[in-house]
Amino acid sequence: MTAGLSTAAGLTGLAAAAKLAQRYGLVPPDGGGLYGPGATLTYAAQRLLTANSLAREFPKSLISKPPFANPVAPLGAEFTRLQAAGFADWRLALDGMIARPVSFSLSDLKQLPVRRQITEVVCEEGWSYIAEWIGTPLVDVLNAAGVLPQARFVVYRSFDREWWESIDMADALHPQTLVTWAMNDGDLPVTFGGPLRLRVPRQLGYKSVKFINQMTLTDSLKGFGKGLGSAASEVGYSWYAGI
Ligand SMILES: Nc1nc2c(c(=O)[nH]1)N[C@H]1C(S)=C(S)[C@@H](COP(=O)(O)O)O[C@H]1N2
Ligand SMILES: [Mo]
Repeated sequence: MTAGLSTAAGLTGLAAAAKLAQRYGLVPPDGGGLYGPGATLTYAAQRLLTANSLAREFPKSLISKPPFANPVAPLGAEFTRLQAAGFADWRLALDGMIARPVSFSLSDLKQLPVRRQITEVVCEEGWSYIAEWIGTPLVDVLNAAGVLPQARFVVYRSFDREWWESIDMADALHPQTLVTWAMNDGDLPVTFGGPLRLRVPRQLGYKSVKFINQMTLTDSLKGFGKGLGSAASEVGYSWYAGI
């Protein structure tokens, strides 16, 4: 399959590779249009060659001081109210292809297995920083929710609903994909996406959505927004942003 993909790419161009990717279910949601074949080739090749690879982890001595937060717009009165109450009422709600809709408070999440990892946030604009992220592996949250076998993607949304993203099950079940609630030995600051942020260290920073409070398991991204898999893809960023 891998050999076939590169041969097809070399011999008859990207369109043939895209056809082959389709046969193996490796076409990204933004695989149509002018740049579609290139996006498909990148995604399919990375999934075939590096499906289980680990993002680089760093020693404590390399943690950035201070870390750099990209500013976000004010989140409104409801967020301020939740924050004033120490986010005791914050919930991460899951629906779609799971056994039954379920939601987790921060303390529910903290009962699940904990992982700490020192990884880099890499923005497509060219800057990056290293921090320690502490949270619940998404795979453990999904196991607690009982994901149905037909689920192929996890769609996740920011509190403001403007920023939303999705990942495939290879990233959703990957041990480094973390529902993060702490950072560098403290609570996760709001500037860094607190109280809850999905860290996807194998992809660029924009996949690590801040203030997440909702996830949907689905077998197709067609019914979400313009069907391109994320808010970022709707403004021209590639859905798959592997690094
Ligand atoms: N909700 C939300 N999540 C977001 C963003 C945002 O504007 N809103 N920006 C994204 C982008 S483009 C990047 S590069 C990272 C920046 O992470 P940082 O603020 O921790 O540096 O967050 C991502 N997550
Ligand atoms: Mo970014």
